[in-house]
Amino acid sequence: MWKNAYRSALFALVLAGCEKTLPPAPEDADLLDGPVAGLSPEQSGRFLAGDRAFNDEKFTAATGLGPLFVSTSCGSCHPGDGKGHPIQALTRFGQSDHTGNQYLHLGGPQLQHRALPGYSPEQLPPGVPYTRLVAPANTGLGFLELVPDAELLALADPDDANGDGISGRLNWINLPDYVSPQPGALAQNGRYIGRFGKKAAVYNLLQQTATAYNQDMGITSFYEPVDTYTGQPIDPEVNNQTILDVVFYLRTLKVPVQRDTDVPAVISGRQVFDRIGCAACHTPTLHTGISPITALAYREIHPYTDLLLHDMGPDLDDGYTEGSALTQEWRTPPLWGLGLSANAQGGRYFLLHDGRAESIHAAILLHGGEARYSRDQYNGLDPAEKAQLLQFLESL
Ligand code: HEC
Ligand code: HEC
Ligand SMILES: [Ca+2]
Ligand SMILES: [Ca+2]
Ligand SMILES: [Ca+2]
Repeated sequence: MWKNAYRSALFALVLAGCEKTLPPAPEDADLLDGPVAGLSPEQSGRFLAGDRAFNDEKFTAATGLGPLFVSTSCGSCHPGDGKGHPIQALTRFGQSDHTGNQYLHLGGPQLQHRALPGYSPEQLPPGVPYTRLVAPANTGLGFLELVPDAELLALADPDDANGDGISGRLNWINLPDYVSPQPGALAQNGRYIGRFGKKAAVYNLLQQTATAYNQDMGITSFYEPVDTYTGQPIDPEVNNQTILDVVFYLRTLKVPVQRDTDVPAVISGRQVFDRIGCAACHTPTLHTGISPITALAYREIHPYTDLLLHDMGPDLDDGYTEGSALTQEWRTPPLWGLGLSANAQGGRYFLLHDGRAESIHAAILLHGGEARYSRDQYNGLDPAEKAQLLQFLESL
């Protein structure tokens, strides 16, 4: 008995030590966290239940945490629903081509670098290529989930038929059996279009949520029952209702609102964005289709992404593949909320997949591959136009 008490006290200390180094959560006024307008009272209740589970529920040994894990709550990596800080980055390893993961026996692909007392955390096998991913913001994802496959297919140009140097393509993925395709989903050889995650290897928010509980916190569910320590299925440690509430919460988080839309420099900056080819991948306007949540259905949205994979050149090659996404390929990240990212990241920017770009300017300079022409155009802008473009991006 005393031993258990000692264990949990020790465990609390270890956790406290780690949380202390994190940047403070954003101020209330800056929070992206809030529901879309037009939810019914019943829907608002589900949003709040999901909000609590996402932000307030910190797992402990007593509630099923681990024994191997990366963090103790969704909100610890996605503070205020914004981007995460690089010290909370996820590590994945052991996939560098189409042959899949060669290190399943050593805990691949995801590294759980923390463990309950009495267990050994996983360690990166020496010499194995790995990728470090910073948590993206969670805002507006319910809208992105509803963009019809046909709209994405129309944006794709895998062989660059129109010769503009940009060849966005879809990541066709196998679905786990608990994920049902959207009505009207397109399929190719039994595979469906992935759209979430930095390499678009996840189909929808249910898959992303169930996997995050399992892989990031060591919490099993009806959907993802396998314990990451033993590799065996065990009883659910989180109930279906909680998972579905979190999915509902993610679906109905509002889109960040653009600021300073009537400032002349912002208006000119948007024109520069179009002119130098940023909009070829960061597609300004998409549409949502049918949804049982009427607040989300048939909307025009402005996420500044095509949700397609692009070859971004050798500087952004992370040596890691997912689904059919290659090591140099990344899904265009949405730019809505870009200007608010620093609020959640301790007051500074950490952009791109691994957070290496400490300003918007630095992120643009690292664009290569299909985006090289656009980056070169950026470098050729006169200082006034460059400032307008950056002011526009900050307003998102
Ligand atoms: C250890 C940090 C960490 C924890 C804990 C965590 N996430 Fe994440 N989350 C990430 C990272 C990193 C990514 C990007 C992963 C990728 O690209 O495959 C991500 C991606 C996502 C995405 C996809 C966003 C997009 O734009 O495609 C969603 C949704 C999400 N997480 C929700 C959750 C939920 C729900 C939980 C809790 C059940 C959770 N996360 C826990 C770090 C974390
Ligand atoms: C060929 C497609 C493409 C073009 C053209 C392009 N981008 Fe990107 N952009 C991407 C992809 C893919 C990433 C993610 C790369 C990564 O994470 O390593 C990205 C990342 C970014 C980021 C960082 C976002 C974040 O949340 O971390 C910014 C800012 C950005 N782009 C702005 C621009 C601007 C401004 C232009 C025009 C000068 C531009 N991009 C042109 C595809 C493109
Ligand atoms: Ca567990
Ligand atoms: Ca692992
Ligand atoms: Ca093209």
